[in-house]
Amino acid sequence: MDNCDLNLYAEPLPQISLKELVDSGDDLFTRCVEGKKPLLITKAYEVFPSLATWSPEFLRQKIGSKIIHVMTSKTGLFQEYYDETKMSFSDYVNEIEADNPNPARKLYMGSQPVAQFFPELLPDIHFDNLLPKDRPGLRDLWYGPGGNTTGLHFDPQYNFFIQLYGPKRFLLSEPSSFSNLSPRSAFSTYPRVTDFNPLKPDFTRFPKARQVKFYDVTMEPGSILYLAPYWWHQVMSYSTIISLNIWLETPKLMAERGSLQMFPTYLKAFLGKTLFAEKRPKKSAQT
Ligand SMILES: O=C(O)CCC(=O)C(=O)O
Repeated sequence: MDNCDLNLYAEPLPQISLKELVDSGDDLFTRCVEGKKPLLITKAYEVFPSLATWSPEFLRQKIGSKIIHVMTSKTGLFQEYYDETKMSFSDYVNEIEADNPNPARKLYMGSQPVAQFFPELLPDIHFDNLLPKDRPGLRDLWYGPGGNTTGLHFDPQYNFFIQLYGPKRFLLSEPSSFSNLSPRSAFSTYPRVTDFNPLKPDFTRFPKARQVKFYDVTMEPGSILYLAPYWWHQVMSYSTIISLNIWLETPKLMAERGSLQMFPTYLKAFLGKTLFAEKRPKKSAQT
């Protein structure tokens, strides 16, 4: 594995086994969010043994005939999700499993909404029983070959990332690394992304990135990473992987969504006041 010039945090990322967390009686979501940084939750199979059944074969049986969207990339670095191709899930599994890793192959079925494309998988997720039911959320499925990298970026949601098959490596950096990572412009199509690659650092182009520290975390199957909002992450797969993640909205996102939904109401109220305001009778001169 590549490890050049990585400036690591002195202490390891906090971790706890899922059983220990559940036995503590603490609410998992509250504990994660109050910690204000990522948390690695290990050994989820001790609590949810059926999560261990997720494998390429399990998915082929459940969703083999579906036509899926697969991202393509020229380099194996998936930084923008522009290019995609479509194929049956079974064909995709055959492609990947025939000779993996194959450095020439640059395909990734990443970030596919389960409720929209694979609703039959929803009852097999289980872990989401531990998360609040009243918070809008999305479940995404990731299945890809070794050799893929998702470039360094951040997301504004709470992200519970469940590793189900094969290991995945995350490089994580705190939100305040923002200015040192010189992200793309807020007006670009992918504004939450930096072109700095900590595994191939270009310090001539990104001189301030020398100051950026990382946690280097390898998730084994059966572990869950709570990825706090706005944390930078770059993600590498070295063999076939299956992951699921559950995105939950933060209070800020819920407020923004709320105000967008309310917009037609605000607009009607505003127009109502200006266009349809009751014409008050002019006061009579005699009174
Ligand atoms: O697993 C990956 O390749 C990327 C995951 C990711 O970027 C995310 O969950 O936000």
